[in-house]
Parts: sequence; structure tokens; C-alpha cells
Amino acid sequence: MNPKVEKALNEQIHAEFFSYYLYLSVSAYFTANHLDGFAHWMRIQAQEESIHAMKLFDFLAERGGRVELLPLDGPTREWASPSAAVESVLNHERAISERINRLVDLATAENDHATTVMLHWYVSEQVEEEATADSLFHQVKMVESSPHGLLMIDRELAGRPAPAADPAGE
Ligand code: OFO
Repeated sequence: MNPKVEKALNEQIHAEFFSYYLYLSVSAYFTANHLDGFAHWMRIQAQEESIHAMKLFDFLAERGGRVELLPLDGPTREWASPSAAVESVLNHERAISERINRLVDLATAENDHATTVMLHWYVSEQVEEEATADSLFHQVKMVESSPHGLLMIDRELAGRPAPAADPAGE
């Protein structure tokens, strides 16, 4: 496998596992603040992130690349408010989208068509993830001064189902 693409895919596996860590940390923050629906939603999102990492892990192996698991830093564990916690995941998703776009640019420049096609799934996924985080952030911002509003969102988030093992159905 092209060594530049292999290195970049390993860095993306690292970024997806960091996303897993970040969502778990946000989940723990909400649990500590008695917003169990938010905590549940973030935990389910963490599971999705590990699926994103493992799809790349499996792809590398399939293409004859070598997986290298890089060390993870500890994510932030405290936020000033629920909206600040949700805003941090929104900003994170925006940064992940930029990373994916740069990866597509690299795979295209290296004529690695298989990687380019595989990455299209991540491009679409990021559109959805940014939109979801953005809408949650604005909803939380709207009701932040009213505990009643926050509890209503919390109840709604408690219903998020677990992700399918492979969201692409492959
Ligand atoms: Fe893996 O999509 Fe969020 O970070």
C-alpha cells in the first residue's frame, strides 16, 4: 500500500479513537451533572466512533497495509455548561471533517482510487455528524437558562438506539 496513504489512514484511526475518548468524557461529564439522557446519547456516539476507527482498521488490513495504533491523549473532562460541552463536540466534528477532506485530497493525488471511494462514506457521515451536533448545540443554547427545557431534551436523547455494528451495512 502507498506509504503516505497508509500513514494518513493510521492517523485517522487515531483521530477516530480520540473521538471515542472525547464522547466518553462528555458522557461522564453529563452523568456527573445528572443529565442521564445526554450521557446516554454521548456514549452511543462514542460507540459509533469506535466503529468508524475499526472500519479504517479493517480497510488497512484488507489493502495489505499495517495498522499502527498511536498513543491517545486524555480529553478535556470539565466544561462550563452543557452547551459548552456540546459545542466542544461540534467543533471537534468540524475538525474531523477537515481531516477527512485532506485525506480524500491525498488519496486522489496518490491515485489511490480504492481509498478515495472508501472515504466517500466518511465524507457523507461527517455531513450528518456536523448537522446533528450543530442542531443539538443550538437547542441546548436556547433552553440553557430553563431547567425544564434541558430536561425535555434530556428525555428525548435518552431514546437514542445503539448503532448497527457496521453503519454502512458492509
Ligand atoms: Fe467519526 O465521526 Fe465523529 O468524530
